[in-house]
Amino acid sequence: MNQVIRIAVQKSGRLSEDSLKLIKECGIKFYNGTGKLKSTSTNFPIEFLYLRDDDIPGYVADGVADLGIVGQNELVEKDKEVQVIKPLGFSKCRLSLAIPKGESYEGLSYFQGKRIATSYPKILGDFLRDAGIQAEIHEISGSVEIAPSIGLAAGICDIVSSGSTLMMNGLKEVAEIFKSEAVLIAHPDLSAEKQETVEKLLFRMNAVQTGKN
Ligand code: PRT
Ligand code: ZN
Repeated sequence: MNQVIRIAVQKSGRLSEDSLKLIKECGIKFYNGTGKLKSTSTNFPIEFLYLRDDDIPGYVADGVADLGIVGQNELVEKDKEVQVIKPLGFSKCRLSLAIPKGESYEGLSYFQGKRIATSYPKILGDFLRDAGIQAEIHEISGSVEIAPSIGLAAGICDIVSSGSTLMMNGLKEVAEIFKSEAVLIAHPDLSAEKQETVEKLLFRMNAVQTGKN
């Protein structure tokens, strides 16, 4: 009998459905009742923890979960010590700078001395430092896109997928600063027994991915 591993997946949101779909495609059966925070597979040595995506890197770094599925944006922002095992090819998006669409833009110097609203202060801070731009980062946790229209910031840095949210809020994308997709992460120091179970899971995941290409 293999050692049981624990995987942290997003409870509900843009990562949840594809994360659970991938696990099901691996032939792993489990009951995922609404409101449940934990469940166990009936045919594979794995337990599921259903969490907010923000908490997944920390739980995996602390070893509360052995594996996790999270967006690279969240992973890099949280800056926790985990091992990235593989990109999963879903929940693709980008983190971009955007400004009111009527403003003229000639380059990153637009942001010099200005205030930028974001939920990603670390990724944005690193980017601005590398680009040599001094700007004030104003951290907000949601509805970042309304910040310019209420006078809170000159621009924003937020996740973009289709671009329609920016458009609806009268903003235009001016620079992409980070590309993201969902990744499988692991605690950096798994026991040999758990590592064996992880290998079995990876074998199945790779077979699923190969079958799709
Ligand atoms: O509740 P919890 O904390 O778990 O979830 P959450 O609300 O923080 O995250 P969620 O479920 O919205 O997103 C989870 C992950 O999906 C993100 O961390 C990204 O890695 C990825 N992802 C992919 C996205 C998007 N696409 C996306 N479009 N995350 C957010 N958005 C939002 C974005 O913030 C913006 O408001 O969608 C809007 C833009 O979309 P477009 O299509 O209008 O450009
Ligand atoms: Zn979140």
